[in-house]
Amino acid sequence: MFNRRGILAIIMMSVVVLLLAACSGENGEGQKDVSEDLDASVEKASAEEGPEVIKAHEAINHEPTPLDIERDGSDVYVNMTAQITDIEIDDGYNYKAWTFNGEAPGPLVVVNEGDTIHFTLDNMDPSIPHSMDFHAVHTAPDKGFADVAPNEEGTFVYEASNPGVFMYHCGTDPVLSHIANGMHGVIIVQPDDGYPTDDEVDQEYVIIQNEWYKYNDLDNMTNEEPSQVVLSSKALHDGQPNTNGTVGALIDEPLKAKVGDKVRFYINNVGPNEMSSFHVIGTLFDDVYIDGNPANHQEGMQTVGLPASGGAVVEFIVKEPGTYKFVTHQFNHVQKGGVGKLIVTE
Ligand SMILES: [Cu+2]
Repeated sequence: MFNRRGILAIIMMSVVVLLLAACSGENGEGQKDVSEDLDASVEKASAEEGPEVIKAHEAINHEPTPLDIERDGSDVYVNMTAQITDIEIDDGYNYKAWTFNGEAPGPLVVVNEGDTIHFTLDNMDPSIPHSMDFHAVHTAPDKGFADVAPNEEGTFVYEASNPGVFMYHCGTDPVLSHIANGMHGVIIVQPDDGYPTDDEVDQEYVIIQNEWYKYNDLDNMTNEEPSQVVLSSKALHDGQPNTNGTVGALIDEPLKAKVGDKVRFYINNVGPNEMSSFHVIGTLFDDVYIDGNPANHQEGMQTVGLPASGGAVVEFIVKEPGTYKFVTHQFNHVQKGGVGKLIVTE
């Protein structure tokens, strides 16, 4: 029935059909494998790199709450919130921060030496207890800094008996998670008799250093280098920058002074883990009050070391117009954001 040519044609056709079938099978299988691999790698990447937001926090982004502070004689009533608020700590990088009042660092609190602080914490977090540890006060920490349960309020009373530039932070276990996720700030207790250099000061600002780590990752916070080291400012006077601790905050919103001004910075390093070596490029500090206590007066310092939680008042005169950068002189941290600008004009 078939001649040799016919048989050859049938064999050729069969080979082509078999090859096509094999190829389509390979392609189909191949595509499936690749897309499965892709799905798996995306899942793996998001598990490894993506934020691990606590389930109860996922849908929460509380609006910042203005600080509520009222004075009645030497009694000061300070009402603050613990709340969950998104903060863009670097371009396009949102951090679902655990905060006081929706800011990280939290709002600046200023009281006078000898005041009685009546502090109320409204814990708006539905899932985790929070607390307040003011470094400015003496109290039994298990009582004065006790946890406030989710959706509850707690009130605590203590004296601000020592002047200074103090850290405050959430003290709930594990403390590192609460501080590194954003629950830190500064309380200034103004000295009764002021600082001996008060009359010389023309401009004064508050500068805070803090670090950020991989989102809510206690292992990373414990064992690794910070991802960002940042400087922020809290408005001490109307019209001053009031920023979060974000990369470039004080480059985008520089501080300002005039030639010949004596400038005072109230500084604090809230950490949680790293030292700060605070330095202003192009000048040196005529007067320094370590931890902001007038009794700790030093002169002629180039750099002021701030341990984690440590503060200082530093004062210097800007003699020429220009842009004076201030940094932590640990320059690996400048690479991660630890720099701001003071612009001095005629
Ligand atoms: Cu907390």
